[in-house]
Amino acid sequence: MRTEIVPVKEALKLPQGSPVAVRGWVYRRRDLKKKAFVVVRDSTGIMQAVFGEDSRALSEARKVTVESSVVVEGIVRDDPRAPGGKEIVGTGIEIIGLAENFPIRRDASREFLLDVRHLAVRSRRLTSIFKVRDTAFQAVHEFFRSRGFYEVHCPMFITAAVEGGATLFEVKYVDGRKVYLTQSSQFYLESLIFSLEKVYTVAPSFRAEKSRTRRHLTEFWHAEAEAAWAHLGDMMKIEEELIAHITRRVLEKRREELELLGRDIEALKRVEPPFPRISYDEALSILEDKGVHVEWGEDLGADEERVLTQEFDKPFFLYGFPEKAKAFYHKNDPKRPEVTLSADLLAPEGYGEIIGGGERIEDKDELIAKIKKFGLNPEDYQWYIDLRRYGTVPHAGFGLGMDRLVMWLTGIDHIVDAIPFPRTVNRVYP
Ligand code: NSS
Repeated sequence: MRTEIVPVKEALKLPQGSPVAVRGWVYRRRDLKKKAFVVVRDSTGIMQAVFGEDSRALSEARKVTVESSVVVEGIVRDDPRAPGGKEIVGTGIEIIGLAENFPIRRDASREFLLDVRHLAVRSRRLTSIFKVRDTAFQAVHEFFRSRGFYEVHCPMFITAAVEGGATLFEVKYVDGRKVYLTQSSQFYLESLIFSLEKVYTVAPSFRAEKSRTRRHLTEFWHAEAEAAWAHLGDMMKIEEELIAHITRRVLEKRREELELLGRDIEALKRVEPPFPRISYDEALSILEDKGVHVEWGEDLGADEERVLTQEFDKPFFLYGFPEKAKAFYHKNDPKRPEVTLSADLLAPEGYGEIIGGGERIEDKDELIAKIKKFGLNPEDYQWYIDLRRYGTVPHAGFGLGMDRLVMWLTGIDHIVDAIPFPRTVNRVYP
């Protein structure tokens, strides 16, 4: 082949008559009596090539199967019927890897697609979602760095629960000791604010979630931040600015993908601060009006959250959760000790919680008392308590579930498609 190979996206911009070569995988092939169409897919898009009777490559084009890897050469021609409005009048096609019969059919079930996820990740739908995901992760780093947060890295092997014992993954360590996979990097971030003051990390968190829901993974990506001297209100401001920044970036860079996914773009354009803030008590009364009764003190589940999201057309905060609905490290409100200085951020359109966070207990005795009150053993939290012994400061932080964020940004109905290789209660393969 003599022509320079260009990405499909570039090829689609070339004027009629230009010599062109593209490479990728066969997306579709259609055979007619006197010609063959081969649609080629690469990471940037799809483009059709047509091989006619006068092309010596026609017989070669008839050999290619779906998902074969190929290099196609020819001349660009405008054709409004072709995807992207242009096609390649093929003069040559080189088969690099002839594909066996591809197992994925149009009518494949969700379960089957997950069984062959290593192949299903090639779909245009998943490719579009993963591009949105890439942009979202990049935007998280951009945002925190522009705000003076240091990126840090925390361990995945830990010795005590952050978010409750029920979802801990136990691991046998090298010396036979019992350790766990981290549920959140929060405690390590807290220890680093005493030097770096503002820190963040983007890392996996693990939860042995036994329930099968549309929004739970056993291994998820967690963007967490912590800041010294910060109070709940400061953190909520950072959270809304972070979400607005990510959404703007996705709208800027991934419009094409959002459209391919059928996402309601107008809904994303509304994601501008300030986000509404409602208290837990207000939420209960909204729910009560809608015929949903929640006992004061209980946490809200996905069903209750879904009802609440109908009241808002952009993300909103729910603050002031009762003590017993939140993990032990949450600081109680000095003005109203039965509630915590905590806030969740809920995504609209039925999605629900994407962020959990709040102010931490900074007083040593208060922390020890609350650990005991929650039936936990202060022995297990020695180093965490230590942080309150040496120059304690008020501080706050939060955790953003990146897979849930991507789920909402892309408008998909199940979290498994927000990540290339989802891990759920019944799936660890491929
Ligand atoms: O349990 S959280 O609400 N809060 C924490 O882990 C804090 N320790 C974070 C912090 O303050 N540094 O989880 C935070 C978010 C939650 O809002 C979800 O968006 C996401 O993490 N999350 C999950 N995503 C997917 N699957 C599962 N199982 C899951 N659990 C939490």
